[in-house]
Amino acid sequence: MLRLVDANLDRLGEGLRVLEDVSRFLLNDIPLSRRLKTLRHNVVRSLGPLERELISARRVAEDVGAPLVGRTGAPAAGRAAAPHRDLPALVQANSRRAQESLRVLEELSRLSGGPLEGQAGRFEKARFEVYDLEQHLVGRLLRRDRAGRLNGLYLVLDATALGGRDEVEVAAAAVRGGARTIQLRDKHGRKADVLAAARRLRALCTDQGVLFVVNDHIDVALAVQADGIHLGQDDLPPAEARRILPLDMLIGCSTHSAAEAVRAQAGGADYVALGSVYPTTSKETYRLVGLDTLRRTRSRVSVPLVAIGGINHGNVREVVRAGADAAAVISAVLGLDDVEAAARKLAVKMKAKA
Ligand code: 3NM
Repeated sequence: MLRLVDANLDRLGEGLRVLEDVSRFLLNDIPLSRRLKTLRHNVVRSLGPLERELISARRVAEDVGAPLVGRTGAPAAGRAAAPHRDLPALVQANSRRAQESLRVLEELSRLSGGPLEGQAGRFEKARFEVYDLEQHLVGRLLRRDRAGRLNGLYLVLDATALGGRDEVEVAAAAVRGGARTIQLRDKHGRKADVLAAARRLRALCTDQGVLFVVNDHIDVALAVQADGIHLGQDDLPPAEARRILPLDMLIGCSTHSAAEAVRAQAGGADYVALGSVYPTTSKETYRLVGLDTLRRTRSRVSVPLVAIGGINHGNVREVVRAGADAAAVISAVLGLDDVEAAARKLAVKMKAKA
């Protein structure tokens, strides 16, 4: 019995340790790795005198179920653990190990007179926490790959700035010029029209391998399976939006100070937009933040940082130098007849070295 408890505690500790290290070293997510560490300490390292007994009961060489490790400790010939397809699969496999071990420990705790008697509730609670942590971690990893594509020119396809031009033609021209992300921003249109435009833009962006983001309309973003939703300070907070969105959909947040950006990141934003970096004519009321705030924000958030507001080919270099991963623009592209040339001019400047 003690060997069974010991083996499951080991498996549990190892599984949780993998999740903790992925959170800490690959995602730099301190709150998540702390949660995992606390869980590991609470369930694996809090057995008091039982820990000594468990170690004494350990008989690795006699374990009939340890085919991978020979007596020398080397992997047995011809048998190798299946490779993980990717990091989310690795997280899922290790979450499963932890969940299964917790289930076994929970069952053993229900045996009267057993070494864990009376502790079933504790293991059950931990198992549910691992389900939740797994969902968080897998979601973070899936979105990290997408968010990593957020760089370069980010075109905000503002319905009023389109001036009657066809949104897909304009977006296609911008993509030819080098735009890497297209955001549909329509604050006044009828929902059916916004949805129709979003569907066509979704198809274009999928085809061209660029990201497609919808501003404000969570329902539209869901309906067309956008890559991301962009939310303002007065919209649903990111943590609430996260609850209703698919695990792999990005959440971007408009912010107007370093503190707001830090808060957005802590609330689960996958990228933050900071503005307005320069005076803009595209928004009636805006807060001018400047390059210093952009630099300060860069030093305080680790998610991709999108600069917005008054950016044009004359100032986009200093925005990049201040640490922005992407520059979001409306008028510097949509304000010109030749959208492709305008986009190219900006995209080339953003890519240039120094
Ligand atoms: N948001 P242009 S500034 C949509 O500060 C938007 O959050 C801003 O347009 C913010 O590139 C802005 O023409 C307008 O200045 C950006």
